[in-house]
Amino acid sequence: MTNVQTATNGARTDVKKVATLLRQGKVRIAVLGLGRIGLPTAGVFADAGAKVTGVDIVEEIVRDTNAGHCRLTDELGLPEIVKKVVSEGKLKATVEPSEAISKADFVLICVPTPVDQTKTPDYSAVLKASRTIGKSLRKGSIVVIESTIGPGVAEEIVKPILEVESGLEAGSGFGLASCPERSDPGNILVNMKSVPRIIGGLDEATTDYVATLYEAVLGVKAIRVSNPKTANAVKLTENLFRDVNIALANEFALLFEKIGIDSIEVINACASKYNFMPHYPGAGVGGPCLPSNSYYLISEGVRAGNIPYLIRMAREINDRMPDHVVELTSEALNEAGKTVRGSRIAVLGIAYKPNIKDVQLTPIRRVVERLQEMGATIELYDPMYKGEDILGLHGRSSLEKAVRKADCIVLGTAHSEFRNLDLSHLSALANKGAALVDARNIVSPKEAKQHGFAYRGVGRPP
Ligand code: SAJ
Repeated sequence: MTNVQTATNGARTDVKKVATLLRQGKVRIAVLGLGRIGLPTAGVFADAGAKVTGVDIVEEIVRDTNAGHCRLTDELGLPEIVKKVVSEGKLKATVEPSEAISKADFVLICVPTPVDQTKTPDYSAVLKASRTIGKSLRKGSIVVIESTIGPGVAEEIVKPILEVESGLEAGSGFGLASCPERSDPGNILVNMKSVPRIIGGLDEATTDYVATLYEAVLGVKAIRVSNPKTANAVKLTENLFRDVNIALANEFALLFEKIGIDSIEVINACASKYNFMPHYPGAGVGGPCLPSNSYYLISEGVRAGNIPYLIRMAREINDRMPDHVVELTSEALNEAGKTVRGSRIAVLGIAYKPNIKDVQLTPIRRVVERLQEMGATIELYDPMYKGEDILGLHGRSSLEKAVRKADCIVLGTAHSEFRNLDLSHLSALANKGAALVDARNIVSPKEAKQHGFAYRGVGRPP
């Protein structure tokens, strides 16, 4: 039995008692995976007083962490927390997991869950982590899955592996719960301390211990749900809700472009209604989450004989948007009396969303590749990749270097730096009568035309 399990107040675990145990350094946590979710999680738990060991298969990440160094410089406040808790000896990192797991009260799984080329969920990292944990799991410990997984994966895949590897039984020998991460990459620490967490354990006691621990560490409400698969369904539902609504916004955009209506004007006006949640059209949906998460539910649906058509269609619509940006680029260049072939195109922003140094499944990659196939020369400027090579391109060190003598400018990511673009400066740098394609609703169409650009925008009438 762990300290947390003794910190009760009648039937429920007592947050205050757990917080005291944390401050006394009497709670041991092992975090598997020190990526964009695992490292902040390890840092915040350590900062709350827990004795945390982070485990990662990448030696460099382990070395960096033990040196108090954090590469996720686009996560506000994270480098400072990592430096602090490492210097205080509250966070250590290792590539060798067994000792950390055998001593841990709670083992958190924060490994990636992408989909493969066939859009099949790839849970290999979760399975590997489960085997590793099972081999060293101590009786009474609790395993918490933060990685985003399909509903049922915890119960039907992770639980049996833990039981076989550990020789213990779930419930009596160890606890298992899902507490899916809900952090917005780029704002992870703020989110961790403000967004309630969803916890579903295999049994009520486990749900209670985990919920109380997260409440004590993060100071947010923990919403307790029936079981792990319900918790995982909550996470997928909120992400697919977003993906489907973005697809709807993209569908409106494609239609309104054709009938001369500004879809951004429409969405902003709709947003004045209490129950309208605005989502915006653009170059498509990128990142490690939304483009993949749908397939966890689609594959469960196929298995259960119920195909989620809307979710699947939404993926298709969002995945077609990069090609639409290419069409708009070709149109705008034609209006400027040029063709894609032989044109010099400045792409501003390649990250999958604003103010983040991450190109995972970025829709701009396909835009760039298609334009290159069509014979264009691409000049890239992304403030997150100044002077760095990324996706086969060399990020220019300044916007000016990328835009100078360009035939066309494509706005790919709405980084803050592009929010107040000086269009007269851009038009002076670019070739006369250059095209400008706004794939992220960054500039005013009217202003772009006033500065002589052949303008196209996603969801904007030409
Ligand atoms: N996007 C649009 N239109 C919009 C909003 C976003 O085209 O109106 C695009 C973005 O440009 C980006 C993609 O969608 O390419 C994803 O953007 P995002 O803001 O959803 O960012 P993620 O994927 O980094 O984070 C999402 C968040 N999920 C929800 O808001 C429901 C975050 O809270 C999750 O924790 C994260 O997925 C995750 O880890 O699952």
